[in-house]
Amino acid sequence: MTAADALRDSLEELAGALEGFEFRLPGPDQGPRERARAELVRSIREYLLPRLQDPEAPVVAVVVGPTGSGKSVLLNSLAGQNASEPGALRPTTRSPVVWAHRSNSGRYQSGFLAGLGSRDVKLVLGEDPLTKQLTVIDAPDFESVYLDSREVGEQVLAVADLCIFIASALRYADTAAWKFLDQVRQRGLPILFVLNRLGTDPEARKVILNHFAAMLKTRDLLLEADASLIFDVSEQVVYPRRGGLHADAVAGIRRELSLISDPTLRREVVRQSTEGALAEAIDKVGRIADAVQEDRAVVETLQTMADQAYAAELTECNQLIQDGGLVVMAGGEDRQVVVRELAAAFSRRAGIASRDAATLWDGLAEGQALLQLAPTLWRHGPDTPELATREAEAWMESLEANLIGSVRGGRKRRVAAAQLAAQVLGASEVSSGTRWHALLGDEGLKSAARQRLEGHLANVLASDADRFLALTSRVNQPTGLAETVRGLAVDVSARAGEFYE
Ligand SMILES: Nc1nc2c(ncn2[C@@H]2O[C@H](COP(=O)(O)OP(=O)(O)O)[C@@H](O)[C@H]2O)c(=O)[nH]1
Ligand SMILES: [Mg+2]
Repeated sequence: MTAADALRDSLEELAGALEGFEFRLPGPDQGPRERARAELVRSIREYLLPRLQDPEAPVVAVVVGPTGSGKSVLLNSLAGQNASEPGALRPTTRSPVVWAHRSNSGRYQSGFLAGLGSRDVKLVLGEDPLTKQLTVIDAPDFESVYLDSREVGEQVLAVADLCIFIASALRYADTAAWKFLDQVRQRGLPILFVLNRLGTDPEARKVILNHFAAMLKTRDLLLEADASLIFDVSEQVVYPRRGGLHADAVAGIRRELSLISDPTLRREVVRQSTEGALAEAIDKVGRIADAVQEDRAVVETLQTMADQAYAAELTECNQLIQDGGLVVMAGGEDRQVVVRELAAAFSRRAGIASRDAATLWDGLAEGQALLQLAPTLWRHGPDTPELATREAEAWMESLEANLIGSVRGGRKRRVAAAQLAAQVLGASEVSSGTRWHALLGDEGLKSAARQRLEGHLANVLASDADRFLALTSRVNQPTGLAETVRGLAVDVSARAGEFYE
């Protein structure tokens, strides 16, 4: 297996792992995290893998810059035809325009740049020798008010090997442009800088070019604040038919770009851009793994909150059971009434616990978001009353079973058990004079009954609490996921090291 194959295999595995999960915990971070994951997958699947698979494919240069800086005019000037409609209305370019050599068209009709294929990409084919080894894309405006265009701009950037940044001398200090350049730098792309629409006064030109170069240097985008590293284009007439400038205006840029036909330089550009993309990908995996761990920590907190609310309620109820305050009983109630009252108390207590748990959740953004998805968590569960009745009945049955040796006859035993139940629950009046009066004074029997009662109540509360735990489990990340993706990134990093030696 070659180093290239090993690198691709490790990337394949990493992409697979990243596709194998989602950020499901709702909250303010969910959207950005999901987008970061999707972007990373896209960069691996739509740039790194195809690029490593086919290193001889034309270099993809993407023209970026603020709206109205002259991106479309630049592309048209290079192409000598109206490939991308320029315009005074902004944003003018909503979908990417791909200028490619006819012989390369197959690449852009399937697979390569596939992520852009779902959008309408305008493919402009020609015979220009420059495009044999170079494909130029006019990207949609990244500072566009249309989020969609901005996303497409970022997607185009993700598949690029080279970036041509063009700014207008009239408006180059634009903050959006610099933010975007930061992204380009993070991506590690080689950048070619163009300053457009410069005036004719040589002194003024020099001042502006020097200032622009200094800004680039300050932001680590140029090694030296050297104006000669910037391609300057003068303000001049835009030929309406081809929507571009005279060919001379972009001759220097064309000459620079045509250097790409040198295989050594092309390999160097592809190397720099793939290495940059790999480094960025590895970096992003780290952040995604951190986010996975954060989600797990938040879920654990939410689970602890629910556990605590239900445990506190159980403790309180146990005290009430000991004190005879869980249900108010007069004494002498029949079985049906005891079961009904007890079940109602169980449900009520589950309701208190659920409200307490929900209140705790409400204090966390993620908890709040979960409660919006499942507002019934503010109350006891829909099945809780039914379970409460079953548990209350089971407790009565256990009391009846306890009396088998002492009270003969099922009906009598049921009456005796109901009396005992009322006693255990703290009935204020002791019904005296019954035949089983002595039994009702049996403290051992009553204390065992109380203990079983606690058990039945605990069952009800546990089942009610399960709703909280089931919901958090559904949105939680699998155990070990963060470690797995980190490990895969380490593999990719090692394979990349071998590949680039
Ligand atoms: N006169 C003149 N107009 C220009 C020049 N460069 C760009 N423009 C105009 O500026 C506007 C925006 O240019 P365009 O290429 O569409 O900018 P984009 O948004 O970056 O693609 C258009 O109306 C162009 O005709 C130039 O050098 N001279
Ligand atoms: Mg445009």
